[in-house]
Amino acid sequence: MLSFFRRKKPQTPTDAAKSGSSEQDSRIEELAAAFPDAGSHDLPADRAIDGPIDSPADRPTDSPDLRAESLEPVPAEVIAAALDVEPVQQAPSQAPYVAPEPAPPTASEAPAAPGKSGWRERLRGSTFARSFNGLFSRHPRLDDDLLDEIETALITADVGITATTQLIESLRKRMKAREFADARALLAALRADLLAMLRPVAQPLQIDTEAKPFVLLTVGVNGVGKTTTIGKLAKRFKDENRPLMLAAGDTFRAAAVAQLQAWGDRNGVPVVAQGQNADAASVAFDALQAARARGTQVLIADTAGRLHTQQGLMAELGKIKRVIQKLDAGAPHEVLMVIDGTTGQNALSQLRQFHAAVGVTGLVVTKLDGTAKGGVVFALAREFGIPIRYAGIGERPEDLRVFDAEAFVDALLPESLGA
Ligand SMILES: Nc1nc2c(ncn2[C@@H]2O[C@H](COP(=O)(O)OP(=O)(O)OP(=O)(O)O)[C@@H](O)[C@H]2O)c(=O)[nH]1
Ligand SMILES: [Mg+2]
Repeated sequence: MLSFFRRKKPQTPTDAAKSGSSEQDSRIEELAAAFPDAGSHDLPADRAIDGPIDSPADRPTDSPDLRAESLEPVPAEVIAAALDVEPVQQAPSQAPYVAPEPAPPTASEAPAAPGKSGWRERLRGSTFARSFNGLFSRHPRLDDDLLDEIETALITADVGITATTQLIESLRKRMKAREFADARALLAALRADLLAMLRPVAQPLQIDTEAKPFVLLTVGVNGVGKTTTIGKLAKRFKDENRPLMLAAGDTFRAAAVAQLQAWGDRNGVPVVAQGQNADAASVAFDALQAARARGTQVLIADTAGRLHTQQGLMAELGKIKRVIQKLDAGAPHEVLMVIDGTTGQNALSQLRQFHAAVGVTGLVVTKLDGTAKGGVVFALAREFGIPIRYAGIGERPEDLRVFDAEAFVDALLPESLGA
């Protein structure tokens, strides 16, 4: 019974050729008999094709699309990587190579403003976006039930009890004062309130070119995306033609040094490393000396992930800072704490401890794509007011976005009340 479906295996290439052609011939005959009209499919008049399809000779060589594609400049890094040579620095007067944005979203997910592509698409899976999705079509009436639903959605998305209560009570007061004509007006007010929470912290990182070099120390608990963020930043700074160096300050694991070195190689950026178990402060010190000697503009130091509750390891961060300050009292010019967006309210105690140990000056919230709740960004902004520099919305280098409060809020809220 089973053997009926089993194809006979050819023994030799000649057999294979023979059996292949005879099997094929008989199958074609059977098919021709079963479908006598199969050869006479008529295309509608407007879709009829004259002559052979896709013959290279018939392809229009002067098509504007093809011309544009073939003349697209190839980035210097790509050529350099292919030739295995150092990439040629672009002249400062030339526009820096800008990594292409991911494919634009479809009309139904079009972003609120230009330049915001990808945010809605990436944040769609967040608890925040999912909770609000359809909320207004389930509760189209402007009443307490609608407010209760919004309150639950905000708490579920990790906005935090205090911030949520504050937002809801303000909306309730305004609703009772008949300020909103309908649910759409209430949604607009909620959007404005959420934006007001984030706008003050949406402060992009400014590289002070007077600092020689500008030292950026990355910190955070294990696995939050520190090294990946450094790799993405390396690509960004390299594209901006900034002379750059990386310091492999995560000396806990040999793989961590290799991981940073791989990012360095990929972007043509030198990496200072001393290997596993070296003193992280000494790596940072060496790297700063090397960066100074080379006239590097930005030095990014990686550190090992550590739990905010581990006193000894937290103290080590203070030591790294003190040691590099022996060379430059103003360094590190940015202590960038990386926070995993899926962490939830625990992110608040992480930031509290890291801030106490090393003085955090900027945040990167990663992994906002996927299953992140999204709301913790509001809680962090409200509680600490520390600038949020970047958001990680994916694993590709171009997925590290300068934090944009408007793009973020609009990606979380429904585009229309029926959405
Ligand atoms: N989806 C997604 N994944 C990310 C993002 N940022 C980092 N990751 C992933 O998170 C994982 C951990 O990243 P690492 O950069 O190794 O994290 P780390 O903080 O350096 O880890 P330790 O050095 O072990 O403390 C990797 O698989 C990254 O690809 C992001 O924005 N989105
Ligand atoms: Mg790491």
